[in-house]
Amino acid sequence: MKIYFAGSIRGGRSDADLYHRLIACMKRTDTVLTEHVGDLHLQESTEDPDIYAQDTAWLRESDLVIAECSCPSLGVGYELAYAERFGKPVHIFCRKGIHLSAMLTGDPYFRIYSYEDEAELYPLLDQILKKAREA
Ligand code: 6IA
Repeated sequence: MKIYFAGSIRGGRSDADLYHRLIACMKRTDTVLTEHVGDLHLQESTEDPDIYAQDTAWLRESDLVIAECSCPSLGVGYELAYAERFGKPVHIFCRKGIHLSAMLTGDPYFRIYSYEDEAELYPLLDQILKKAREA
């Protein structure tokens, strides 16, 4: 499957290492279209219109979207609404204690998982990907 992984870039890179580990886990079985989101040495090298064109094309091409939303990001919020518009299944991870936007928690389209410990995410990811493969 082609997975679109969304995580904060200009919203802040405090969780970049977590994104890196989640992407590595998904890559064992599937294709992650947005591997750069977990790049620990990300450098701005592409023009914004090209980033937008590429990312929206990948969203339309993807089988599902996984987002880590603990670090708030306007770009990720936009991507999630875009994915909904194109009927892509969207799974959102968020650490317990973070008050996620009502625009996500109030939208029944999104499947939201709050977690305490990162270790909870890996079996959860396996389960989500297995179900998506069977769908
Ligand atoms: O508003 P944000 O920058 O936090 O938005 C992050 C989200 O938008 C991510 O899920 C990405 O899919 C997308 N995005 C934002 N900036 C880039 C980008 N930046 N390249 C690709 N996708 C992006 C510049 C190039 C990079 C190598 C630094």
